[in-house]
Amino acid sequence: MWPAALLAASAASAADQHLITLKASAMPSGQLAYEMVSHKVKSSTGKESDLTDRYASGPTIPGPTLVMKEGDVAEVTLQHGIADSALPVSIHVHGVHFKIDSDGTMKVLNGVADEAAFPDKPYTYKWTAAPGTAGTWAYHDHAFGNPMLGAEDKGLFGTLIINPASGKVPALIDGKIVDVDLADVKREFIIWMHETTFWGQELNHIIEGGKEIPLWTNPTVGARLGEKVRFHVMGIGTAFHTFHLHAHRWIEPGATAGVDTVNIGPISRTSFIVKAGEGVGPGDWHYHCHVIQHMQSGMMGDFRVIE
Ligand SMILES: [Cu+2]
Repeated sequence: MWPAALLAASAASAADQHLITLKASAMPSGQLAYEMVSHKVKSSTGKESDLTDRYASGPTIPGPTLVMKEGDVAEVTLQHGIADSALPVSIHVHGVHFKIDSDGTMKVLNGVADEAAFPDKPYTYKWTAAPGTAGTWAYHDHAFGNPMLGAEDKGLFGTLIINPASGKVPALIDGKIVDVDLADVKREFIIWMHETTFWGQELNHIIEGGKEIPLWTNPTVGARLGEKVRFHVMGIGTAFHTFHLHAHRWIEPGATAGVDTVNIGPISRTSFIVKAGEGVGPGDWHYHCHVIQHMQSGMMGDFRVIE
């Protein structure tokens, strides 16, 4: 169950080993999406835990949000679950380290192998969240229906969060840039900007054991006044966006001043922590793309802050 290479890879770094199985499926809408089959973790102390119940059941857009920390390693196996299709489907990941046989592309691109799942023939990728890879990253298909490009645009994309080994992230809180302990962040909102639609997901750390909650399109996300919440905003598709959240400010990674709007292009992203309602109080604080054409197409939602 625990491959020897995986065990050896992480033994020296005293980090977690993740054994993850995902499936690419078709939804009734005709869109494609990844779903979680199984996620098990073995810690440096040898403790094994099964995180599978944390995830939503069935395929979701975006796909399952995978969370690791710097130093962790993962084996990610993809199953082909797209009925009525024998076309290969894959996972290409951003941000972490991997060998060429875990690139998630087809031989026509990588010159090595067709690194994709076929019906009844899963494919396994190996990722290393090496030091320096902390951040919020995309994973997406790079094969289905087009051996050069894949079908990320049909819904085959998801999020990989690599938390820093320190467990702390700088944030603008009460007017000062401070290091926030991620253990104090109770909710994380994953918001993808695809053409003129937001696709959302919440990681809720308040529910015992943690829970991933699909929020689907243009969602209302919510928090209690004063809670520290973390947003991960990502782009996919062809459009360029400007993500804006009313009445809140945050810092971009490495920045020393607050912003309230960030440019988001395909597969670019921002990740930030805010204190809900800081200085402004409760309310339905709007968030939206600030490209007028996208706003006019309904690309908006609310950040509901309650007492
Ligand atoms: Cu936009």
